[in-house]
Amino acid sequence: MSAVLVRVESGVQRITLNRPERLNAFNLEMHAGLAAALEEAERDASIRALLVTGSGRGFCAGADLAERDMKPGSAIDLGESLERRYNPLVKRMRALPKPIVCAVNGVAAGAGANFALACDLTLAARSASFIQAFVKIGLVPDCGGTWFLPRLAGLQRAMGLAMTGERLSAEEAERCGVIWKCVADGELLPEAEKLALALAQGPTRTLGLIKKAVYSSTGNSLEAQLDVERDLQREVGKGEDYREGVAAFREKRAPKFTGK
Ligand code: T3D
Repeated sequence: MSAVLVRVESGVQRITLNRPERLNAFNLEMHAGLAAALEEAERDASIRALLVTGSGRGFCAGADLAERDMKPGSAIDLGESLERRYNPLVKRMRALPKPIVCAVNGVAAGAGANFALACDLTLAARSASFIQAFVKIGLVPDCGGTWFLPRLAGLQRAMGLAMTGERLSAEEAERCGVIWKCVADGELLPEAEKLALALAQGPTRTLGLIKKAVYSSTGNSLEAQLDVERDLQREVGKGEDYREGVAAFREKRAPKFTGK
């Protein structure tokens, strides 16, 4: 079985992390599968939203520790591992001009937790949890964790989660703004699929620019961000989806967006 399962249906590319016996921990094959899926999503205009989830009882337990050779005297360049695999993954997800929904079906630990936060809208099952497990094995958070957490949850909570490796429940993650929604276990996939499908039928170009605007705000002054909004609005204001949206409103019907 492949480490990553990919299926495209109704404009949604569904990506399932598929190493359930290791709680979907990242190995080279999984990285290759994710890179290939993202490449397809970048290239294929019929894909208008992505949905990421995990198979089995976990979402993703971070880097596969069983594949690490920790004999005395052995040394590994983890910086290279980040540079070659994790960092490009997060950068591509953020740069992709299409929404990525994440359905966290179980525990998300280490890079698995931060991979979930790198998605644009993260839902989690009530029984799921997030663990910045890095400190427990002597590492600093990676995969964007030291960037996402302070922005989503505030400095104090980010520091606490990173320094203690304490488990954050899905309910608490929703309460403190780390994720979009916590839902009943049985509702997770139906809810996430409904959301991804609705996004895939939305004004795709606009959704991509919303993503760009919201993420660029983190490094901008209000003045600079107002300029960003002006430029993006100028662009979408000339698009077919804006024309269709206004026409549908005036004709009291649902819009049929093409994503152009
Ligand atoms: O390239 C690089 O390495 C750099 C990047 C680093 C990024 C990182 O992600 S570092 C952090 C790595 N992840 C962890 O430290 C988490 C390790 N896992 C755990 O702490 C626990 O497994 C969990 C809290 C996630 C879940 O606990 P629990 O009790 O629900 O499950 P379990 O029994 O511990 O795990 C179930 C199986 O999955 C078990 O296998 P077994 O004994 O049944 O054959 C366990 O060994 C395996 N597993 C869980 N996590 C990993 C793993 N196997 C390999 N790698 C893992 N990360």
